[in-house]
Amino acid sequence: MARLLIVSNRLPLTVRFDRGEVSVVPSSGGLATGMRGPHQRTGGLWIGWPGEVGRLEAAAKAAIERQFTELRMVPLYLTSSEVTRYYEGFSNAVIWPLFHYLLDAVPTESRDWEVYKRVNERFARAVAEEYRPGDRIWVHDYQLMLVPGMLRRLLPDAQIGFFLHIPFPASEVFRTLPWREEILDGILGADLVGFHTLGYLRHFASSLLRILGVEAHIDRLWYGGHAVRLGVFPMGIDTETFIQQAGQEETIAEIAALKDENKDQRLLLGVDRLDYTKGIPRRLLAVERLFEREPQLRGHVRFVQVAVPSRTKIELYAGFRRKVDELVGRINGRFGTVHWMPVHYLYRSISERQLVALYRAADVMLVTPLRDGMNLVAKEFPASRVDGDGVLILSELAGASSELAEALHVNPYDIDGVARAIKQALTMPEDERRLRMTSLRKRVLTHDVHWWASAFLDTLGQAGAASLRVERRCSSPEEIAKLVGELRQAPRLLLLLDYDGTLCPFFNEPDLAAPDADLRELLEALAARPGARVYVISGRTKESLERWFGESRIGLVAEHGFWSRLERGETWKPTGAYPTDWKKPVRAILEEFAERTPGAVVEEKGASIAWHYRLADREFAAHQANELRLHLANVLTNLPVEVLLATKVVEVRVIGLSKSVITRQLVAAAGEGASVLAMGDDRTDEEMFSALPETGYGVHVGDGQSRARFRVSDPAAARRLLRSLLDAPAPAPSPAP
Ligand code: ADQ
Repeated sequence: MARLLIVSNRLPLTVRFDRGEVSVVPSSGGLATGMRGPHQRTGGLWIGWPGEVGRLEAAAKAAIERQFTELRMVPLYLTSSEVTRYYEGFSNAVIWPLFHYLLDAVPTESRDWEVYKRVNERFARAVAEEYRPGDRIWVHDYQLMLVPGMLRRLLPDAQIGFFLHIPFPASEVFRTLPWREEILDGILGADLVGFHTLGYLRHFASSLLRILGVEAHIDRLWYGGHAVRLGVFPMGIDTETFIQQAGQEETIAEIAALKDENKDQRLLLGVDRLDYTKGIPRRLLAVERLFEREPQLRGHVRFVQVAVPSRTKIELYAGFRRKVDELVGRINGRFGTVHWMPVHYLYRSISERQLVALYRAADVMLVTPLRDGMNLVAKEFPASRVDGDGVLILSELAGASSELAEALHVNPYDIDGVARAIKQALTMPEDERRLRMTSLRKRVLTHDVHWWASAFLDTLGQAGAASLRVERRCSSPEEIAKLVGELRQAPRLLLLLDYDGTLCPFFNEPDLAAPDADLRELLEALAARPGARVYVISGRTKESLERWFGESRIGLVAEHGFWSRLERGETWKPTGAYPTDWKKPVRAILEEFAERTPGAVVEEKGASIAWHYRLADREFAAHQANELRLHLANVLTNLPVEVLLATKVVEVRVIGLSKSVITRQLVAAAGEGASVLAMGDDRTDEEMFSALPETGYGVHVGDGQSRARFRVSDPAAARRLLRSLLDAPAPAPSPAP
């Protein structure tokens, strides 16, 4: 079984110092529990920061190192300046608020990016040091977004997964980040990128398209020569622990005590880290509104809010704590009596037993974050309700809301709405409460943290399978050298070359892709090689090709084989007779879509009409292209045409016309024994590859699936390959047949 290397900012443990003795105590958070199985079963390692351990004496250091090794944890010690800048300064003060849409909380300027990058580099190097071929790597969360990309460069063949535990924001928000390209590039080093919800996945895909111009096809994309899968894996909790805890005698006693203290009172509960994303102030205002509106509830309902201290070193959190304290004071001052306090506020962490007892004793659980990646409290509450009662009020802006349909969903910004939901929960009939709770429990219990971890790892296994990656990777320099060596020996050589995206990179303006001097000289030199024939086979019009290469000795094929001019000085000839009566209705449809898509243009050619959208808004145009394709599929059923999707173009062309027809003709004309090399980058070139003889060589240029045997990264690499064919003097030609 492949070893799993887990990489997270923090190791799941605490280093304790007690009267000169140090010990390492494993902690039991959700992630630690979910990872425990795969970590142990696979004999894997967990790599991360062990927390601040201060300066250790040599003996103490040796003692904790021993304990780390026993637990199979690899500590990465951070200096206090790294903690301040990478963790607090960048991860928690910039990424955290921005990804939670709280732009006001992002500092006007941050100087910590370089340190974030450096620490990510340290993590990547630490992983690479531990890595053995065959291991799987799972990187967690927003503190380490650059690690997958750095690892991909260090370990090109590794299987790498990345999971984001917080929301991925809408691209309009994400794009405000000055380092947006580098962050996307970092995440895309992974084979699999996981999110809690489909919404976050969509936001990510839309940022890729808008910022990097990388298009995802539903859940797959190509980047830097490898395939990336996107997936939705809503994280679950360790339900067993909660169920067991709820059934223990001590917990039952604690629940009874709580109920006893609150005999004629209904209990509202909130449990959070004290973080400005969790919506505590507005929740308090909603409770205040409830008592304002429903005076009969005063003295009969109590709100218990437990808040764990969090990120206390960041000034914003200290200010936020004061704000919550003041609000609690104000509400208690306004409605409290000597016998009753409306809000009971605990600013501390509580034990698991106390937590479960509170969950069990509560009538209504309030989970109302302003934004939350998932929110595990929303799942811990139903898991603990072994009695099948209780109402969950859940923010529609928490990831959990897309799974927990039977909760009462609220907009956490709508204070009146939340107050109304609390009233509804307090007056909900028991039957309805139980019905809703049964469904909530079913979902939470069947999709626990173990389900989550194995769903992610199974998908990573498929996405990162070594056999697939080898196929998708660029050919190695040795493979290319072997190919070139064979072709150089060939007495007769036929070169079939696509133009755009193969010999020349794409430009927004098609005319800018005119051949440069270097390319012209290269093609002429190839064509001058004894025994060689060179053809450019393009989707472009004959006019374009004539303008650029009219005087050249290379052969030209335009419009995917509709027109050809095989020798210099010849006139252009159609390669067959094709019907044209389909053009009028098709042109009308394409023009209508172009009208509705600013930047899109229609180009009519001999046997096809193309709808180009390279200049249009990327996201909208991709959507329109898809609509157009579906629409055409419906209306073209009786016409002798087919729809072709190439790079940023939807083309309708007559059936029977394809690069394969002309490829076969040229191969036949070259005669037996000629070596054939075809190069292309898009789907139309796959037709060319499919028509090659068995001994022919196909070279795919760039990303994307291909049947070609070889792959190079881009047009520059394609030109280098062609130029190397000229390096050695070619052998004497044998007579053409
Ligand atoms: P967090 O923002 O930390 O996690 P959450 O998912 O709610 O948020 O987890 C908090 C955990 O702390 C829960 O297990 C809860 O029981 C515990 N807790 C809260 N208050 C406590 C208290 N007073 N005493 C003891 N324990 C307390 C991030 C993302 C979330 C995402 C998780 C997991 O922000 O959106 O759900 O990661 O991916």
